[in-house]
Amino acid sequence: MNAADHQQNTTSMVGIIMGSRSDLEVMSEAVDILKELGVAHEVTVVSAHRTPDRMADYAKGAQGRGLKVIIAGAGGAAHLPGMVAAYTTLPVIGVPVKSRNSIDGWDSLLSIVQMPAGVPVATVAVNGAQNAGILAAQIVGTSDPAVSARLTTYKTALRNKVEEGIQAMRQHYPNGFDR
Ligand code: RP5
Repeated sequence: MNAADHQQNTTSMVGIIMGSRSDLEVMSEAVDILKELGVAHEVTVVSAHRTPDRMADYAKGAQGRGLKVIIAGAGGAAHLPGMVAAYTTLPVIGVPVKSRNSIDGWDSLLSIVQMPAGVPVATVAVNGAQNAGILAAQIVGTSDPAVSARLTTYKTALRNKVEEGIQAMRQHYPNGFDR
């Protein structure tokens, strides 16, 4: 079974939610990396302010539906990740989105990262949806050896890319370390 088949035939492990459809451009990076890593996932809009009942229902039902982790992205007064974390014991990864109503991403970041004691949200960088996807895959990988193996391959590719850069740079800028 390839990665795509695996995702289609399996219960979603990761729920990706966002406060608005306008967040999708940023949040699609989480979708893309989870596809690449072969982690079954679902994607939808859940707004803390505009659809509060939907938010509560989604968060309360997530574990029962088989999700292992939730990625929540929002911008501005970004209450979605924290409020979802209030309703579930699943790990919640927050993505601060630099949205059109945001003060350069700072309000999004601080709204998500400054959670009160007892209700953590694992917050990634502003617009850091790719890292949110990788972190979610790493959580799933703690109990799924196939996902863990694909993460190892992914990290090896990262290292190889850097090493290619080192070799290319060496041609022009020899140094005493890379002999
Ligand atoms: C937040 O407000 C959303 O997460 C989005 O980042 C921002 C703007 O939403 P729209 O006005 O584009 O729907 O709740």
